[in-house]
Amino acid sequence: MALVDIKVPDIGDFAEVAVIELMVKVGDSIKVDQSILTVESDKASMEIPSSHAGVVKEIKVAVGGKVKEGSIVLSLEVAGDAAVSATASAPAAAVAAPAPAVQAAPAAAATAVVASGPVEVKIPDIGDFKDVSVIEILVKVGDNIKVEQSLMTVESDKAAMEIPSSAAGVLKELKVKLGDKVNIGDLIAILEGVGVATTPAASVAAPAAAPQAVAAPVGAVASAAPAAAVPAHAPTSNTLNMPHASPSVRKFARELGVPLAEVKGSGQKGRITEQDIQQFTKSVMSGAIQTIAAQATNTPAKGVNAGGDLGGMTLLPWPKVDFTKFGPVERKDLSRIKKISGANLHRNWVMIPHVTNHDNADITELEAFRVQMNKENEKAGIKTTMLAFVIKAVVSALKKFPDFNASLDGDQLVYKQYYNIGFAADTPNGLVVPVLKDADKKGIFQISAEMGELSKKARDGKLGGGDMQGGCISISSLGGIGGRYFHPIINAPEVAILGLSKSVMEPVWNGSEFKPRLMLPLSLSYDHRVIDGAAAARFNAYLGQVLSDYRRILL
Ligand code: CAO
Repeated sequence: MALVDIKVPDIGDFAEVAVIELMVKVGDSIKVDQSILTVESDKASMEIPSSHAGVVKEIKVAVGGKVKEGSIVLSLEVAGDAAVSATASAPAAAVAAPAPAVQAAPAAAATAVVASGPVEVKIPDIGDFKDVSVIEILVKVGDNIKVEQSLMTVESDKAAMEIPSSAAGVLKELKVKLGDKVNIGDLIAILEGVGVATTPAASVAAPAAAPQAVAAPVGAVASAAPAAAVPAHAPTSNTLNMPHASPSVRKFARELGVPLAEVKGSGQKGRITEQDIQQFTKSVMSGAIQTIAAQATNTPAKGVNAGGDLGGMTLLPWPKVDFTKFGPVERKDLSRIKKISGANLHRNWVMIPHVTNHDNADITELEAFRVQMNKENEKAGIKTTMLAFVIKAVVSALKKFPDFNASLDGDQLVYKQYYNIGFAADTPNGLVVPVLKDADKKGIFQISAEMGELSKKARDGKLGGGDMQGGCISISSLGGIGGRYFHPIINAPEVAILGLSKSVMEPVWNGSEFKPRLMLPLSLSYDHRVIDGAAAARFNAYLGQVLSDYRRILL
């Protein structure tokens, strides 16, 4: 074991940057390249990674303190001795990645020019970063851009940085859009010079002294422009309003769809922390606050996809996109069934705490029996599918586990003493769930025949209201189509739904050898307010046993 000092690497021309966040604490085991703190200048925030793996023994900086290249930030206990000399000799190389982030601003400043014709603005030297994403565009066509004004923010997984303009002029064209990936030298904007500042022509023309400068106007690379000729950094109102947040916090906000500009930062100088994002999300969800976008579209929720107030939850509004901007489109009304089933599915998904238990049933023997039965009854026109056998097996499981045959009614559970099984049927107009009544009193052939009738009625759009009422549990069988396991949505007020996927032959270990067995995937979603995980696992396991040895149904 040895103690290693972790130092701030080369962070370019900046003398000092502020520590805005500590990402580790004493006692933490950290990995090589793990981010240990976030530092920030006025143009970039970046996470400083550790050059070594080990256990944090001491933190030598505090939030609000200033650090510069070479400042010791941590004392780390690492295994072995080799690491000690590695730290001493090459700290910068180990953490080189963030350094170019802060170089972007000074590099651009050095290349500042004012042109009279069209001027190309390119991504300056951003060091080793490749394919960084454009996450914010801070200007629009027609804006009068000053030298060094931030045009956009780009982000890698370790740093977020603003890309400043290398020239002044009116923005004629933006060559990138949100989400684009950019690299050093990529053209991002075209300005038309309006002579805002007067950079001497001689300094515009001198190319050789600035090999780093890539943000240059067409035909003219500025170098070493005298400081007096380059306007001092003058942040625009956009820049001033830009929320300060580290790259990881920005990423977190994006994942949750949180508009950063609306979050009040509680960190130093109003910096937004991860807790601020969490708090904002909680407030939106509880209805305590509304996003600006939601306020702008604060009309009553309409249609199955509308956001708005749903059981006390205020949701973000549905994104409004003009699809015709991207290509030809055709509009069709949702079918009546889709509108009704969509609204039901949405309510059930949001209001029921679903969990899905997946299992397999070995149906090798049962399938052989089914095929044999179908052969024998072919002439009589009787055909059974696996679903009829599963319906009977589910009845048996409901008898053994009555909680699955219950419904929540306020603080009470209503236990049903009948066994009506709904089955999802795919129709040209959408999904419907006819209910096969009194399945416990019917044999497989009768169940098959009734299922056939109900499915036909469903496809012909002739199901009556009574055909779809009174269900105890539903089965959604995608076995005839394909797929492996899914997460069916419970059909309220039922408390469970069984999903069946396509059965496939699999090698199954029988204790001494692998044997090919036909396995049916079972996906049981249950309402966790009523059913515990263990009960669901038992229900599914029991169902599997019955399906693998159908004689158990008699027990
Ligand atoms: N594994 C392998 N094959 C299966 C199977 C399974 N689990 N389940 C059925 N099959 C086979 C059948 O044996 C039949 O084969 P044959 O053509 O050789 O006879 C074929 O698949 C078609 O079966 P089917 O779908 O016509 O009959 P079914 O009794 O299995 O299902 C019905 C009837 C109405 C449930 C079904 O047609 C249907 O609409 N399924 C879709 C349900 C749905 O959309 N669910 C999603 C709801 S949630 O979004």
